[in-house]
Amino acid sequence: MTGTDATRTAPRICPLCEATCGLTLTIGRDGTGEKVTGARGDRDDVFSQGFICPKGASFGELDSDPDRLRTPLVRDEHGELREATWDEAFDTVAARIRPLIERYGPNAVGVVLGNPNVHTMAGGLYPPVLLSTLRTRNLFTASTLDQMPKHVSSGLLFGSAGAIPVPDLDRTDHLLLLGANPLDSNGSLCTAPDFPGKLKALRRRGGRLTVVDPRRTRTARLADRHVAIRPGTDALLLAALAQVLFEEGLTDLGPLAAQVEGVEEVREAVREFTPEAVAEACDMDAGTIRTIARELAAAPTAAVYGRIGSCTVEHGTLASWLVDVLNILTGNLDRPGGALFPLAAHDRAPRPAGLPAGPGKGFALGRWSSRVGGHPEAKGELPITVLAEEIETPGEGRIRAVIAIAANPVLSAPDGDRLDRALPGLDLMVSIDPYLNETSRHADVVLPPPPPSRSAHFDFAFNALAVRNQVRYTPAAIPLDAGAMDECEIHARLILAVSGMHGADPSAVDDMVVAGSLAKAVADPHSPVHGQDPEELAAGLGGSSGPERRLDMMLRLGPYGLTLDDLLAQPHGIDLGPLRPRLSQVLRTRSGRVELLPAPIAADLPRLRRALGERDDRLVLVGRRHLRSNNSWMHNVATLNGGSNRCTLQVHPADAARLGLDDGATARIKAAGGELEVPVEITDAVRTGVVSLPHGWGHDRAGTRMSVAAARPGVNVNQLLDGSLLDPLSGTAVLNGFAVELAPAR
Ligand SMILES: Nc1nc2c(c(=O)[nH]1)N[C@H]1C(S)=C(S)[C@@H](COP(=O)(O)OP(=O)(O)OC[C@H]3O[C@@H](n4cnc5c(=O)[nH]c(N)nc54)[C@H](O)[C@@H]3O)O[C@H]1N2
Ligand SMILES: Nc1nc2c(c(=O)[nH]1)N[C@H]1C(S)=C(S)[C@@H](COP(=O)(O)OP(=O)(O)OC[C@H]3O[C@@H](n4cnc5c(=O)[nH]c(N)nc54)[C@H](O)[C@@H]3O)O[C@H]1N2
Ligand code: SF4
Ligand SMILES: [Mo]
Repeated sequence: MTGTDATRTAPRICPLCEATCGLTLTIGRDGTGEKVTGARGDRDDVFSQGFICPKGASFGELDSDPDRLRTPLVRDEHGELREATWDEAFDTVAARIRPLIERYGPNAVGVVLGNPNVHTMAGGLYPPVLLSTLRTRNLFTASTLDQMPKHVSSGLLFGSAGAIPVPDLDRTDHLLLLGANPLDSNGSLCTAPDFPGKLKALRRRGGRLTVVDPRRTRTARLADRHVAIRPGTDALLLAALAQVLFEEGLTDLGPLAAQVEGVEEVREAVREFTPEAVAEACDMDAGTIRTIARELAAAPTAAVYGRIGSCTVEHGTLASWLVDVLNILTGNLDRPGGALFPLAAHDRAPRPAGLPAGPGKGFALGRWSSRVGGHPEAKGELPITVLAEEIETPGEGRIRAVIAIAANPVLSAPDGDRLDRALPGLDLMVSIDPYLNETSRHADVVLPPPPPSRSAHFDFAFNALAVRNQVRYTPAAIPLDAGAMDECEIHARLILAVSGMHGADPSAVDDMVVAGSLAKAVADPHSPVHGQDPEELAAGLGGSSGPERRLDMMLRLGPYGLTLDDLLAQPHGIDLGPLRPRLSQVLRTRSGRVELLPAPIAADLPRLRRALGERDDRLVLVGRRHLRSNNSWMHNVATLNGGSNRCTLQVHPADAARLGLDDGATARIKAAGGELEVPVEITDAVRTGVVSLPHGWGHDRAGTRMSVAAARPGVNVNQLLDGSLLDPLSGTAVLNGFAVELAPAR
């Protein structure tokens, strides 16, 4: 970059997707200070070994985007957002939220947590504290647009919503992948830098890859077999695979058998789902279904893996459950080459080997329900689709204030127009967000975090989902600019402001968490610090900030006995070895065993049985992701927004001919929630009967400050939905496989 001298490099774990690649940033200095001038893959990174994608390579542009907010904004008495000091911003929050809580109770505050919280240290460390301080039942997150079905199925099967088995990509002989496109998404609930390389390596070592996807994706093109299933029918296919395993005597649980109950009940439950019975609904050939089942059983090791296309659908929880049922019936759960549970360095140290599992507390659904629609909670959350009605509907318990952290539900959730109309009716809205976008533009107080080069990074979420146990920490690559505030401190101050401790030192929040955790640890007979003095332990923690001290504590109490200093001494990370069997450590069911046919699942199966008879010929819509995008917020980076990264409606040539649509022409697409006009892209990469439109677009609303995105706005696919279609067990929105009507625009 002209006028900038490259002076030094710094390591930085990439926060832009779940792959968590290690980057080497080049840092230069110009008249305004230090900035990131380049990013390349860190070849010495123990996990990613140099891999990088175009998003990581654009780290510098994203980091120094001139549209990023640099000071807090507070709405003035004329309704305008004005730059303010941090003190003014937090004073405003404290002064306005406390009376609401005191008058209307804790549920008057709704908390909305968006996806980037799993990509920041602040998002990993503070929202749990905020929620336990507020004690609101109105929690909404991106999970009910995403992986909540998997949490529910894991909660029911294993007793722990966080126990998500990960396919052992490096060692498996066979991968059956449904509704995922890791060549563009770089993987999800399966953290694996260079997922494409790992799939190619699987094939090179003689393994097989089957991809089930209504689109012939880049991932599908790499597969031995691609099955273009009819959207929304994966649960039927998976039930039929299980049925074949039972019918043909191909189940073999191996050593798992002793830890699993309910196998015979599952045999009964899937009896009707023969390949012939599901073939029409799935639009698949019964013979192919049998072959897939036989190959799965015959493979020395295999893993079944389902993602977005198997979660955000009508039977999302059933499909997520069946994925693990198949892993269990074939003996592949918890064995090398199958699907295993990672053990992260910051996890609590497991019970010592030899201690029998459980009985645990189990997992309960529906402990409370949403006020207006009566939707049951799952994992402490209500469906994000009910947020607007909870704000709009008068009466006791109405949401009067919203705290939105790294969330843009106006674009990412169904019927954003309704939410867009509801948000101005709040008494207070606070956003922690670097951009003034479709959602944060409604906030009364916007608290902007610094760019990622100015933040330290540790992957609390993804180290527990990684295909290899490893741990890395990168401190901030560049010191905070004058006037900026670390996102951890923003969260801590917000917690103080809502809890009536406004003005206290933010480190009080971390000290409180440390004291609480250590008190528990010293009382636990299995803890490495059992019986020690918690105050002495706290005094002995390393780290130069509250979040670092907390990380150091977690590492010390963790399974590998590491410290923050160990991580600082190894800037390219510490490899902790391949995944190892540890099912007995994760089981928290009441029986202490895997409960293969949990009651809520059994109760939802009749709905799937009804789907057997429903042959639906309506045109349906599915989404897609592009390698150079990320949900709703990366369209503001010019080098990423362009070329094939376009908001087009993909239509199969046969459907286009039938409907009279030309390539490049504008189509009018209509569904329950609204209608859109969108350019048509004719391609046989989508199957017939299916059209595809990406999400995260629709940047054409006034009052945002994202100039690059606004110049190429696209349309918001979620406006086609009215928010009423949900997977009932998890409250997850049906974003894939819903009916649409399509015609040329006049
Ligand atoms: N139709 C359809 N809709 C979908 C999906 C789909 O497949 N189809 N996918 C769904 C999925 S899987 C997800 S996860 C959601 C995602 O949707 P959201 O949870 O809304 O997340 P994002 O759009 O990724 O970003 C939200 C906000 O985070 C802000 N942000 C970025 N970096 C930071 C940071 O460091 N700190 C803070 N505080 N904020 C930051 C951005 O500016 C943005 O405003 O979308 C869902 N919506
Ligand atoms: N480049 C990029 N990377 C990302 C993101 C991004 O927006 N852009 N978002 C990140 C996030 S938040 C997430 S959650 C992950 C998601 O990661 P993935 O799950 O890999 O996400 P997608 O690329 O949306 O792949 C879903 C696939 O499911 C297919 N599909 C749709 N309906 C069905 C169905 O009924 N059955 C089957 N079998 N398939 C179906 C779609 O055609 C699509 O190819 O990606 C993450 N990584
Ligand atoms: S694959 Fe993901 S983590 Fe790796 S460089 Fe790309 S965006 Fe960053
Ligand atoms: Mo997601």
